[in-house]
Amino acid sequence: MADHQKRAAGEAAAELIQDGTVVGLGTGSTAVHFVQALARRRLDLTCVATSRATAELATRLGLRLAALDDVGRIDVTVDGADEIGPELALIKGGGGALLREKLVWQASARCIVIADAGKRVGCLGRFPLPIEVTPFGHRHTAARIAGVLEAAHLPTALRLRGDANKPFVTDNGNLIYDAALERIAAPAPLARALKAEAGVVEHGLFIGLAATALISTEAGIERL
Ligand code: ABF
Repeated sequence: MADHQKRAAGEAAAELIQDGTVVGLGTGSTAVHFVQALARRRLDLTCVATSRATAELATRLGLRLAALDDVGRIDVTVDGADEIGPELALIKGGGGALLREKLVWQASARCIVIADAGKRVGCLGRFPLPIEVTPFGHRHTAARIAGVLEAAHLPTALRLRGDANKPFVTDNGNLIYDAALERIAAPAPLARALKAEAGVVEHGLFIGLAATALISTEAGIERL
């Protein structure tokens, strides 16, 4: 998608932020535009970052950061997504920040997802679902995840992110398996079944968390 559309979504979200609030800062190229637009507004804010990359950017831009545990509650979080499905169910984590993102989202009174129109889908699953696992025993965990997928009649192909000798390591020291599922007809039971497996730290299904979506189209910002 053209960068100007990402910027439009980020700027529209920044306009919704009120002075004196605690704001969760998302990760990814769309969220970068939000953080930049927010910094330009020069409001008195406390911000909580969802990744090291976002924390570095926010610090560079002069936004005041706090650790998640140093704030009681986050008023609003603005973040991107990889797919936006029916009822604002999302796949996130393509950027590898899903665990901190979900921790920040769950601590937020309101979450706004910002994206371009290309992220909207009728059914989640074309974007591979990221699943964060502990490095210890990760191949065994992956085998059990494949069992969960098989039971849900989904494809079982899992890909360790990075390469076998140098896997991608998250900000939390974990690994990510990407599951190409094509079509997740029932995201909620899958989310529960994945979380029930030992070794699964988090997955990229964000269900019932986004209150609003600001979708950037050539015609302008669409609000869902
Ligand atoms: C984060 O960044 C994600 O959870 C998602 O993986 C990604 C979206 O990135 P972009 O805005 O660059 O498409 O929000």
